Amino acid sequence: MSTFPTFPTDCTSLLCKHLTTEIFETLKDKKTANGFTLEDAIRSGVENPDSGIGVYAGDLESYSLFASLFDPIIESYHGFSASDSHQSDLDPSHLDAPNPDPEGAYILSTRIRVGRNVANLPLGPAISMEQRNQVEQDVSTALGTLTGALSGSYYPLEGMSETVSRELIEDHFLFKAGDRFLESAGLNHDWPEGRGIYHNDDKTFLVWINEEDQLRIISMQPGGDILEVFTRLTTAISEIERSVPFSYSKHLGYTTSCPTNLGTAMRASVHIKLPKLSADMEHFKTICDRHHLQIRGIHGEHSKSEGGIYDISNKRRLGVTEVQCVQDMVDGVVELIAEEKGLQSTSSNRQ
Ligand code: ADP
Ligand code: DAR
Repeated sequence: MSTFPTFPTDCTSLLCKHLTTEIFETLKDKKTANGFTLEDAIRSGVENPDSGIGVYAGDLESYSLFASLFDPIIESYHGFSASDSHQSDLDPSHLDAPNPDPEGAYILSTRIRVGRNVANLPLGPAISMEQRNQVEQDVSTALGTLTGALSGSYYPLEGMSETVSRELIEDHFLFKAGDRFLESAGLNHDWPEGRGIYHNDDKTFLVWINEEDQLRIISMQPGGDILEVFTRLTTAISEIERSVPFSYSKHLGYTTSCPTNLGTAMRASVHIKLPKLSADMEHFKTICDRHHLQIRGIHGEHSKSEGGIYDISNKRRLGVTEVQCVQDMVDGVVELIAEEKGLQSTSSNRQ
């Protein structure tokens, strides 16, 4: 890449904000041991100027070789400096999380996921087809050894029957080829080869293989027993890690292709009904901001809410532990439910 990319004047991505001509000139001819270049790292943000971030790493080395660009982006997004170290805590006994909605009046379902990538391999944007297929082979074999409540079956996307596909879509388990941001980042190469979904017989535990990260390890169930969901997830993570080494660094924690997922790579979410509170979005957002929470729609990252149901999850991922991520969500959900109850009683008193 010889010339500085052009961005529209209204571009607000962190790539636009932090890619200076000096940084560009310093990095433009460098490449990692896997051949990953600056052009590869910024392609998604150049082709999609409406990106929030706009960069992806092709391997662990990308974060050090292109540090003059990645570090300010990571600091802007996570408030985490180049000299900070990440701490991990996956011990459910450290979580204070009685069910915030034991009557089931508000929380439809709870889902907690982590991203993981295999140690000493490139990340999705720079991995070869052969390496990706080997990841599928190794991870699905490891999943096949899971016992008890975690035992289940693996469903490769390649050659998947219409029946299985329909069932997985109905269960909200099936992932499709990534969006245009992931496409530009090179995360959809050779799709659907090397991709698949594992789920346990109870359909409360899933692993996506070679979606955005090489593993998305997911625990989910109806209702608000967040501690049970977290406990299942941490048990599964330690079981899988007995045979699959995860890419981890003292500085960045669990490494992921998108910098937004670095550290814990954890998103702990509830789908929750808040019809009264969501009528005042400013008030709703103020409570969420206070607890470092993100509001999403209920069909994935860029979807809309439906019927007053929202996906509420932790925003912080790096520089906080996994227990703190889940605690952020629990504490925020407790306050959101209290507010919704208050508004409901006020409106019923008026009637
Ligand atoms: P992530 O990066 O965590 O995978 P997405 O927003 O893309 O986030 O969600 C992936 C899928 O998981 C979507 O189909 C979404 O509807 C589903 N999902 C997320 N949170 C929950 C939840 N609490 N309950 C049920 N499904 C959920
Ligand atoms: N769309 C990209 C990535 C944002 C974070 N979401 C992920 N990693 N799924 C952007 O730069 O906005």
